[in-house]
Amino acid sequence: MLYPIDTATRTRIDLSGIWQAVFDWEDKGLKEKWFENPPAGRDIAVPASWNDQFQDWAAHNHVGTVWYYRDLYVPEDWIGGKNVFVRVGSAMYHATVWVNGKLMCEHEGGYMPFECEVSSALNRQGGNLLVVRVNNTLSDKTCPQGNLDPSLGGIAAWRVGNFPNVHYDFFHYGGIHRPVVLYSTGKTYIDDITVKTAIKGASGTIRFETVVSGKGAEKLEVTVEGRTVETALRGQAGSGSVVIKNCVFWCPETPRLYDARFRLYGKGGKLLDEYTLPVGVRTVEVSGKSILLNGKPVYLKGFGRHEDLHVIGKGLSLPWLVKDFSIMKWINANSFRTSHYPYAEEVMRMADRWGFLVIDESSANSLSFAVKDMSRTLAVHRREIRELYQRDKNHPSVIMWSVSNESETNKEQSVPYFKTIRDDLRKLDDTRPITIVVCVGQHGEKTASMFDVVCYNQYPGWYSHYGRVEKVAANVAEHVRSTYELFGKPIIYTEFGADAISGMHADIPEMWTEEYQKEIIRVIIEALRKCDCVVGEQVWNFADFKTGQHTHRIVYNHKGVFTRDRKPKMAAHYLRDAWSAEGARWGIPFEYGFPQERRQ
Ligand code: GCB
Repeated sequence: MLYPIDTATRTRIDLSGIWQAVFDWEDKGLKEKWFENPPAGRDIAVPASWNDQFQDWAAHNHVGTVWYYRDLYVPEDWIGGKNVFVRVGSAMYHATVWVNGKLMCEHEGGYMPFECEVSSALNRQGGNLLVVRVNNTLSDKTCPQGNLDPSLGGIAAWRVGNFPNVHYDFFHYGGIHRPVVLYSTGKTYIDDITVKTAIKGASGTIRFETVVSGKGAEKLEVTVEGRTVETALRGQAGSGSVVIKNCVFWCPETPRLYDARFRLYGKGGKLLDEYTLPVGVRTVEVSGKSILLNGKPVYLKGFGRHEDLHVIGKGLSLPWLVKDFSIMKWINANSFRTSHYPYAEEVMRMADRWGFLVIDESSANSLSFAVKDMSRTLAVHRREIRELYQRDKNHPSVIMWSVSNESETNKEQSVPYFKTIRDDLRKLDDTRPITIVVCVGQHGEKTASMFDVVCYNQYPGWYSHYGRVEKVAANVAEHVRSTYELFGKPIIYTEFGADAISGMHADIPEMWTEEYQKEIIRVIIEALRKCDCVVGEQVWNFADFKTGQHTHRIVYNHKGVFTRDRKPKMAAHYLRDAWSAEGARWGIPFEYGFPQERRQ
């Protein structure tokens, strides 16, 4: 499914704006056929979570169904002559779409786009009714899971009573979180493009495969840097390659994107479709203790993050997106992980343009393997992995897939489960490493050896060694040593840090103060840089983020090095220095990231 853009043959209408919402407290809308004739609603902004838009506790805490609707006007010339799609960037968690009372499509999974072809349901006479039913209820059969029975123990018993009842550490928002767009293509159009890139000396090769939908296409042309390659179509497929001499390879320092313009022609040279894809030419591989980007070792500096904002919740906000990327450049980060779910496509496109290396994570966060029958969760997870690959396969910024964060991978049942997921992904993509994020490396971790890189989360100085800054370095060194000994894979520290309440200070660093957070981050970074199997440091978290209600959290998780409204804490200034070119005085022999010798 290609990201919708405007071209000579495609038009996109953004349906972001004020819609109507009906909170279905008793979940009776389906029975009463609200999709044909919804009751009077209240104004609601799309995209955004429903939770924080109103002065209304019930809406804030609502886990269940909300009906969204609005009028839809379609340009006259789209009716009949065009394919018209409604595409939802994401809706949390289960969504159903109707146009003029006709069922169009359903989708499960809170973080993936889905679309339906609605031409046949459109009304030539005027306005159309678009209705989307969204339900954010999680169970032991969804991915991620939620509402687990704490008597299962383990992860299911994490922070019992957390409200809403999810066993992970971020607020369970609901709603239409990413833009809804209406777009048109011709009847025959380019349905899919896959690019893979290779480098040899100074040249780069872009290999492409396309899938065409509809009848009558005869020729496909691809133009890159003024050079056009013609491809005869075999059935509905066309493939070929373009070579760029003196190619600027994509990397954080030079995130050069080459526009590849695909043009599909029919009889008599009629232009049927046009699509432009920005392509970064780069390679990624794991070799020994290193991750190689374009053949050179790379060191990741950055964050685990969240999609989380005041009022908007998990909704996409473009000004905040630009601000966050500006801040990440300011602090000299070169990477982030889409913890703990796939982020908006707009984020991935920005990462391509700004040169961030992304660990692209699935929404399988904190899976409990005490749940007896995991088959449904596995099926949803497998589908999400296919959708994720399909959506993000062409982003040069995506250097690695992460199949899960902190699931119960110390349980036997997790082994066949994650082997299936890994094998699926490997079949789809032979160009990127795959990882899993674990936190139990020394306590019976059973899956990490199946993956190319081990991502490791550890909180000495916070969840252990309270206040004992002086104990932390040795502890980290020991964890790295034993983790490498067990798995023999490069390690990225994908989480470490400490909560700090902005404005709380102490001369002798104590827990919850900005000084303490900075010190913990500093000693861990210094310890990590002494370990040659460590290829990245990603602090938890970029910014404070909202959590469920519990005595363990003060509204937010305060491990952000920025506040939720993006004001820097002391740690941010430390990191800006540690991640600068100057920061290389702490020595790391990496071509990308830092240029100097590793300190012994
Ligand atoms: C973790 C989780 C993350 C939490 C973090 C914390 O290990 O992966 O979701 O927010 O710890 O702060 O406790």
